[in-house]
Amino acid sequence: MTQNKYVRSWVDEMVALTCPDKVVWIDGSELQAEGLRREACLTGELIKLNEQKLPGCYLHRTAVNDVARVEGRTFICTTKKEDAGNINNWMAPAEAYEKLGKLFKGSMKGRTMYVIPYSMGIVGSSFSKIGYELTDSIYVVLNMLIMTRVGVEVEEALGDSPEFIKGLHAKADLDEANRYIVHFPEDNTIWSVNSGYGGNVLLGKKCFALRIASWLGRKEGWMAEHMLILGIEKPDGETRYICAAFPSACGKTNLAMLIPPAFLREKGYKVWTVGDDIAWLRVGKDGRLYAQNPENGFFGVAPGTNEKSNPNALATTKKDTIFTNVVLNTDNNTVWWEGLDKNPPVHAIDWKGNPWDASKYDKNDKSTCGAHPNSRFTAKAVNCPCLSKEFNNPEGVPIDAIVFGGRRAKTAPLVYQSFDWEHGPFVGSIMASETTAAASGAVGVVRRDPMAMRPFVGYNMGDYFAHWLDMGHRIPKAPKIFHVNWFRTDEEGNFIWPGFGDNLRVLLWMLDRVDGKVDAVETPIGYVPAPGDIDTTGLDLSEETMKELLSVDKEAWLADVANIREFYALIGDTVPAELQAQLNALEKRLSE
Ligand code: GTP
Ligand code: SPV
Ligand code: MN
Repeated sequence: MTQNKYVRSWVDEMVALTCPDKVVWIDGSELQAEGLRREACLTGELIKLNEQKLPGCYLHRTAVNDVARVEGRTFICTTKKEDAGNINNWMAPAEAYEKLGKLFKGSMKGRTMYVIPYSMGIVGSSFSKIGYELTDSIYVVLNMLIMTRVGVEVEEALGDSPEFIKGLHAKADLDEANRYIVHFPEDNTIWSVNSGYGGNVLLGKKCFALRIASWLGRKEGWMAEHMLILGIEKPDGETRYICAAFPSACGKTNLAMLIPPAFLREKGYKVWTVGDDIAWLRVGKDGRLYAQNPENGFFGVAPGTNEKSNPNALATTKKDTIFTNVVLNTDNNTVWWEGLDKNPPVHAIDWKGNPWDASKYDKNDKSTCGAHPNSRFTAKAVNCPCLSKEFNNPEGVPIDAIVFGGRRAKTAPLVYQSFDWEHGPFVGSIMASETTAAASGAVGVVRRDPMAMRPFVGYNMGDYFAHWLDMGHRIPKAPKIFHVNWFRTDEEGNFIWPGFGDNLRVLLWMLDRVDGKVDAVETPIGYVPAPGDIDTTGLDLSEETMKELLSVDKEAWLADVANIREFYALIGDTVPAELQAQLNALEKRLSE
């Protein structure tokens, strides 16, 4: 236990508020973790899986009403409402402390409070930040042990400093009507109550590493982004790094772990994973932008993960993994989810804990799913076969390209490049995507999701755009900026781009652009590849389809411009004049 007086007095205060029977300090040791797993199996919080087939793996089921992030109940609490902006939910700090204080009061009676010291980022790196999470959930402790760096070395790194993020989480009674995920960026504090689901309760992840960190990044001159980080190793041995921001459940984990198509593999191309969800970006001494993944594991979407789509992710989950809300195969005590293979278990329990009959599964009726569409695996980065050797580099990796992308059936082409850096944040700011099961609410509705950060910016969205523009001036050797869409569909709703490993073909075009090795076609929205410049070797794609994938439908874009104008108006007058000018210029180019 630390002697840090700031930590000790804050923990004392939270103990007095929540009244746990017992307080346990998490030291990061395997011995302690194993004891907690055993305890969780006794209470049914975890189910131990087949030790031969899935060593060290467990299944957890959340409450049926608690399966995704709850954006409507997520708040940014700043003294001034305009600091949170119009896109975030806002509550005055005093009101939020009072309201949640009542919910926390006595909530841990009869329970144990676990004190988790953790580092986002490599312990001791100048990129990294330290947090404490207090929780009454063993599931949270075990997930944090996988997702972050936990234990005594973190406390040593903090020393006597007051610089840590104070997170308090209580399951309370999982009451949906009183579920709150609340951030106090001015106090480095996060309070979360009445949930037991991932992004609501693993406070190091979205709450700290994006919402609080984006606030700190603006103040301190760096960026916290909802981005994967990957390395592309070329046949000559050189590795180039790319960051990509896609909204939740839009392909970050898949792209980060992709396996190159056969003809590129044979040439010697390899892809290495640095991160799959969050990137912290800083300007290096050499004037380039450097990225580090603050996490230590993957909280990945299970459905759709299979031997073909993402073998690396699948391999990562074969040991030391916690599965949440997937199907339990009771014949051999293993797990299954939709899209794993074509052999659903014959005797099975679904994510709700009920017997499940795979023969009743109807892909158009989500209520017949065995696994929840947002079911997840929590797996250690070290178990990933394609983990980058730079994963633990405290300096991060230098970034050549930033990619934005959304899930759009129409409108957005397969890929385009921004005209210049200033146009890049504009491209990010006008991103839109169909909503997914990663957040509660309707699925498949197009909404604007700037930089894939709509649910995660811890301050005013317009100020966030300004910070992006400002960062451009601080990075002498700025990365090039692109936009992709892997999700264009035909009239029948089938994806027309093969996606997954084949996405590397598009990334290689980007690197050629970065290196000035290939020309492009100028369109009103940006540069698109010239016909033939995306290598389609071995693909069954007609020239016609490729043309369709890269086409820019001016009418559809003009309709989008109108929608963007409304969205900018919703954000309000903090939207930088540069971006308004970009929008006007886009409209003019489209109308010519
Ligand atoms: P979060 O963890 O929620 O932030 O999600 P993510 O962005 O990491 O998404 P992930 O890679 O888990 O993919 C989510 C879903 O998109 C899965 O069902 C994938 O099968 C699907 N997907 C990913 N990449 C592609 C692609 O290139 N094409 C198509 N058609 N689907 C894809
Ligand atoms: C996301 O929704 O973007 C996730 C999962 O990565 S969660 O941790 O729930 O935010
Ligand atoms: Mn995510």
